[in-house]
Amino acid sequence: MKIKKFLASSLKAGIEKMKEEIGPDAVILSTRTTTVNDVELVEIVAGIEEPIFSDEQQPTIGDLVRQSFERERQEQEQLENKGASLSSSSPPSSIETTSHVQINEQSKITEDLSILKKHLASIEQSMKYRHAASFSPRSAAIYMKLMGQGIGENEALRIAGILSAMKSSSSMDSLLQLARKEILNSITFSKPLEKKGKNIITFVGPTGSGKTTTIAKLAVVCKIVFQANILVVSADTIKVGGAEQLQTFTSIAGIPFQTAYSIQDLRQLVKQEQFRDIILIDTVGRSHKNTEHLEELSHINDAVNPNSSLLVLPANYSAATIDSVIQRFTPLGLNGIILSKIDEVDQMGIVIEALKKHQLPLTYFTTGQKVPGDLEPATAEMLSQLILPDSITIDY
Ligand SMILES: Nc1nc2c(ncn2[C@@H]2O[C@H](COP(=O)(O)OP(=O)(O)OP(=O)(O)O)[C@@H](O)[C@H]2O)c(=O)[nH]1
Ligand SMILES: [Mg+2]
Repeated sequence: MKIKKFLASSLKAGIEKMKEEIGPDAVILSTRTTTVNDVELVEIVAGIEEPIFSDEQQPTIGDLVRQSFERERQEQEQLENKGASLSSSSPPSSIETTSHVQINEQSKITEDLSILKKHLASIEQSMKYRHAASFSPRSAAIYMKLMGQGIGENEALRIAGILSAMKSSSSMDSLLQLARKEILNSITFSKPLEKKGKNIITFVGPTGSGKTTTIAKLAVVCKIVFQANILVVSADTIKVGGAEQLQTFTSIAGIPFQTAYSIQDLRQLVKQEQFRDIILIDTVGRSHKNTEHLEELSHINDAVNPNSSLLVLPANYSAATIDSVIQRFTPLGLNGIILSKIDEVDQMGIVIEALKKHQLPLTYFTTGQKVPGDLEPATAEMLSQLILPDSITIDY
C-alpha cells in the first residue's frame, strides 16, 4: 500500500487534495488537527492499494502461456540434471529430493486414476450385462451380442430366457437359429420388382436417403436380369441437377429416361408409356418434418396411382428418427421400405427394434454407393446374419 500525508486548511480541502494526488480509490487512514507556524491545519494520512501490475506490465495470455512453458522447461531441466547427478552418484540436494517426491506422487495419482477408470468401465460393463450370469454360457453369449447390437434389455432377456429353456445338448447353431427367428418375428419381407403386366413404382424418402442411387441400381437389374421394357422418370425438378444425375446414368446404361416438370406432365407421361413393363419414378427428397412438402409428394402418388410406393430409409438413422420418418411418410400410401446405407450401420438391433413398430415389409437393402452392385433383395437370412452372425464366440 502506498501511504501519503496531506495538510490542508479544512477536512474538505484535504480530501480533495488527497483524491487529486493519489486517486479516487484512496482510503483515509487517520485525521488530526495540527498547528504549523501558528496556523491550524488538518492532517490526513491516506493510503491506496498498489496494483500488482501496472497497465503496461499486465501480462497477456501469451505471456502466461510462455511463463508456464518456461516453468515446465525448468522443471524438466531440473529432472534431467537430477538424473545426471544421480548417475554420477553425487548426493541429491534438498530441492531435487522434493521435486523427485512430487513427481513420484504425481505419477502415483495418474496410475491410481487409470486403475479407477478401468474399475469403473468393468463395473459399467457388468451392470449392463448383469443378467448374463443367470444363463448358460452359450445363451449368455447370444444375450450379450444382442445387447451389443442395441436390442433393448427386455427383448434380449426374453430371447435369452427362451434359449435357456432349450436342451443343454442343443448346438450353438440351433440356438442362433432360434434367437434369429425370435428377433425378426414381426419383421416382414417382400420383393417388389417383378416383370408382370404393368408395374409403376414411386420412390420417396428424406433428403439424401439414396433414392436416385437405388433407382439407378434397380434400373440395371430390371434391364439385365428381367430383360424388361423399362422407363425411368425423374419427378425431381426442384433440386438443382436432380434429374441430370439420373439422365446421365440411364443414357450410359442405355435405359430410356424422361423428366416430368409438373404433376400434369407426370400423369400424361405415365398414360403415354403404359406399354412399359416397369416404370421407376424418382421424387425429390423431402424432410419428414415439413407437412407441406409431404403433401406435394402425395400428389405424385395420386397422379400416377403406382403399384408400389417405396420409402427409401437410411438404416443409419437413430431409432427415434426411423420411427418418425415412417410415421410421417406412411400417409403417402407406402407399400414397403428399402433400407439404405446398411454398410454404415453399427448397431443393427436399433434399426430392427424401430422397424418392428410398423408393419411395412422390407423390400431391398442397399449396401454401398456402387451402381449397380450394392443392392440386395431384403431377406430374413441377410438381416439375421447382420445382427447375429454365425461367428459368435463364447468368451463368457
Ligand atoms: N454408404 C452408402 N451410401 C449410399 C448408399 N446409397 C446411396 N448412397 C450415397 O448417398 C448419397 C445420396 O444419394 P442419392 O441417391 O443422391 O440420395 P437421394 O435420396 O436421391 O437424395 P435427394 O434426391 O437429394 O433427396 C450419395 O452420396 C450416394 O452415393 C448406400 O447404400 N451406402
Ligand atoms: Mg435424388
